[in-house]
Amino acid sequence: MTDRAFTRVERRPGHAPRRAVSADPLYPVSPAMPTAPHSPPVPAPVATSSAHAPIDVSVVMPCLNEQDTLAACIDSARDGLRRLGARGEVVVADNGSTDRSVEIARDHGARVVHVRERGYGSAYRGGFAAARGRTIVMGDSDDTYDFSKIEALVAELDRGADLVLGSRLRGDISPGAMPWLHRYVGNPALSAMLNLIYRTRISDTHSGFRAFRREALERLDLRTTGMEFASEMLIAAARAGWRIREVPIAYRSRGGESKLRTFRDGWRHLRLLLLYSPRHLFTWPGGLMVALGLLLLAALVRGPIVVLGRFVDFHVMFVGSLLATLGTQVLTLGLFATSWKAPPRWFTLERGLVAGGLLLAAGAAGNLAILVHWLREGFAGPLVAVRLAILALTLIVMGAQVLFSSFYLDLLRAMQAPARPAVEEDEPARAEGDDA
Ligand SMILES: Nc1nc2c(ncn2[C@@H]2O[C@H](COP(=O)(O)OP(=O)(O)OP(=O)(O)O)[C@@H](O)[C@H]2O)c(=O)[nH]1
Ligand SMILES: [Mg+2]
Repeated sequence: MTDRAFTRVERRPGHAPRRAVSADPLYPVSPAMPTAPHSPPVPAPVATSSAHAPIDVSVVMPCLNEQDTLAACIDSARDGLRRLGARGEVVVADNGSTDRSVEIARDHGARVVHVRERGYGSAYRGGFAAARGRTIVMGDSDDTYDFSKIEALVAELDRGADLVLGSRLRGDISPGAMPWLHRYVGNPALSAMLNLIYRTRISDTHSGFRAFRREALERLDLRTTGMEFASEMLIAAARAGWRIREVPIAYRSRGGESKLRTFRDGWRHLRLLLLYSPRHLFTWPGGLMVALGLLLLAALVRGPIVVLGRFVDFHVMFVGSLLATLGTQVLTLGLFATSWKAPPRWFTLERGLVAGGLLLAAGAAGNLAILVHWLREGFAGPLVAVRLAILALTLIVMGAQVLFSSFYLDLLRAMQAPARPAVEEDEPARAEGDDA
């Protein structure tokens, strides 16, 4: 969020700067703010962050070809700021509109920020980096949210919330404003998943109408570029221990064309929810697979068992073997994924080698037992020791995986070790040749 390299704040080119005068106390004009002599009448210009006119609230809107609705959103946001009695600005973050959006934004007194990187998330990150307000309110520029009600969101911030979300699902959704699939399937399912994994209690995780403090947001270090940015912000906020609150809001049908693609963007959200939680993606499923696999192997190694009146034999042992080896693989991937900053404290290479070595030794012992049995029989008849062989093979594969993964984890640890050890001196050093 601190990277301003991607953003370029729009100035009106080709016109000599003139000092602007604002009749509106809520939109103070900086002496540096130029106006164009021949441009159409400009509504009260937005404030800047000069020492004389600090900004209280920035309303940031991402915009991609929203010429039908942008003007109404900006006007409504200005109205909302006025009701709030705050010094405000409206920032339109655009990255490639080919219609009249940019022109409309300028004409309606918004600051336009051109973000080089494409996507909803990029637009927001650029807009936030350029915003000057202590508080930021974000929302779509498609006229679905009522910006004149930003007061309700900001009031919750003032009551101690760190992030306030407008909840459409607890509010009022106009008929046709949200497709059936989004309202009853996609949004509730993804919200439930986010709540479960990140221990939040948010009714509408995809609401784009939100408020927070700018400085706090910078610490979240958000990075995604597309629509999944909406989820990333919540995940990061939850992890940072932010107090997240919701206020019911109205949601209207959008004007213009939707930029949301249900399956592509739904998948981007889902992918993010999983990727940001290696424990849910790798550790728990992997652990479950190993436990179930070993249980099946242990139950069947001595002979077939009867379950619900049916014989269960070594074919199920194959399944157990598969689960145990696959699970070990997934578990170790989980360890790698959670160790990119630092391997867990309990891990040492020696412990890993002992664990891997024990598994290997157990597998080897199983195979040895089969061999000894065969020798004792004088190699007579066909060798049928399938159950023990499956178990032995599984333990050997698991052992080798643990062993080599331990080396890899130790390599990660070694690479993270500081290149220069910290040094403390007892006394100030005296150079040779100094007088005593
Ligand atoms: N700058 C920029 N803005 C974008 C981009 N994609 C979407 N937006 C804006 O982000 C807001 C949200 O996009 P929408 O198409 O409304 O998506 P949505 O709200 O999830 O879906 P709807 O229910 O159809 O409105 C709108 O204001 C878009 O103009 C993008 O790539 N760049
Ligand atoms: Mg929208």
